[in-house]
Amino acid sequence: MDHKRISYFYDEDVGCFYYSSGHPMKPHRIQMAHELIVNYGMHDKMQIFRPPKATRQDMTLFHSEEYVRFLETVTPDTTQEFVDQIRRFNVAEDTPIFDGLFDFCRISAGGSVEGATRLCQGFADIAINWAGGLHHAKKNEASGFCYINDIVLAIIELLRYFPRVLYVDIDIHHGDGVEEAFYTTNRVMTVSFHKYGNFFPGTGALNDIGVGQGKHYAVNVPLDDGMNDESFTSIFNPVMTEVMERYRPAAIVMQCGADSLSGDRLGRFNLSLYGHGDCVSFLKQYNVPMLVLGGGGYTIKNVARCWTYETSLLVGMQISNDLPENEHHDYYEGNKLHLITTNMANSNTKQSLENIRISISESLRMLEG
Ligand code: ZLS
Ligand code: CA
Ligand code: ZN
Repeated sequence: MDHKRISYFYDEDVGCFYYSSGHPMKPHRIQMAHELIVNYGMHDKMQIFRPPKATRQDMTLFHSEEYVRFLETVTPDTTQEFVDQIRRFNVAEDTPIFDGLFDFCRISAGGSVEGATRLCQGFADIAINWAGGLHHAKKNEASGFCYINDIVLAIIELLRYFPRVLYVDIDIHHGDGVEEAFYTTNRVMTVSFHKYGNFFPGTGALNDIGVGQGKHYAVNVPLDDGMNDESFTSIFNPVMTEVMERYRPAAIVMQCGADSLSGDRLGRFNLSLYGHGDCVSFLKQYNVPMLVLGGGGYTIKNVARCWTYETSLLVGMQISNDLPENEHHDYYEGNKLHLITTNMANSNTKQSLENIRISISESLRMLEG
């Protein structure tokens, strides 16, 4: 079956939120991606929704009541009155209090939770929310540009209907908030590919595999600088083949952080859109209900390119390398969709990747069933 029913979530206000001057996270990139998606004509092949905004009740299925109330109440003008809580809830330079912060959280989480609901109802095969994927947020704490963990909330929704949910994270950072939330359960398997060693958030070692009932249900793929398409495919495909065979998930959540692309302002990998997008195609071919989310990505023209290309893969539409008419065409050098990788050194060797694969395979072999 190549024709999938796609639900796509987009709120036109999302591009107007602004973290702080000089902050690398720019919600405007989601608007840029949407513009390309529409101008390529992909809207005809999907159901497009403005998501209902997530409520405080939705959020407290994972986050603490006090933390959510704090996010709802604090404003840039009242931060003085909240100094204790600001320390307690870890809001600082990475996660500033900006105008409309809580509305931004409600939009990001609303799209992911509603996407999960569409999959549960059987109304869609694939749901897309490029405003989601904020994988660092904790129950009681903001972290790494993330305040509300839309992914954890969406997985909790999926668990109402699906017995086993697989989470796959190709953002260059470790998906620590999602891993931590499900570290002790076998109903969710988390798999993160990330740069490891001297890099935020510092967690995600190869030997972190879960505890208790969750032992062997967390998978970490720690990587070094300069990952290219060939290296990434050589580890992603065998690891995910084994995960799919052994775990047999009923639903998949994929975080498609675009900071693993070549030329990212914060990243250190060297992937092209093909290498990144192949991961999406690889999981799509299993025909399991799938929620596809955004995440990081700090060279914003490349983020828009990446999520446009991945939307085309999901809807099954071939698109030209010549970008369509768009308001930001002077951003996209040459007006091409695809980007050119660099000659940066790849510090990952065949042997180091093979060792990682073997270690993961040994852990997965311990799964019951
Ligand atoms: O995965 O590395 C850190 C923490 C620090 C260094 C930076 N300072 C500001 C705080 C302390 C140790 N933080 C990372 C967070 C990366 C989050 C990735 C999110 C995701 O992609 C999912 C969405 C980090 N890397 C770079 C920065 N922070 C950073 C760079 C530049 C700036 C400007 C705004 C703020 C302060 C100056 C900032 C952060
Ligand atoms: Ca990751
Ligand atoms: Zn990231």
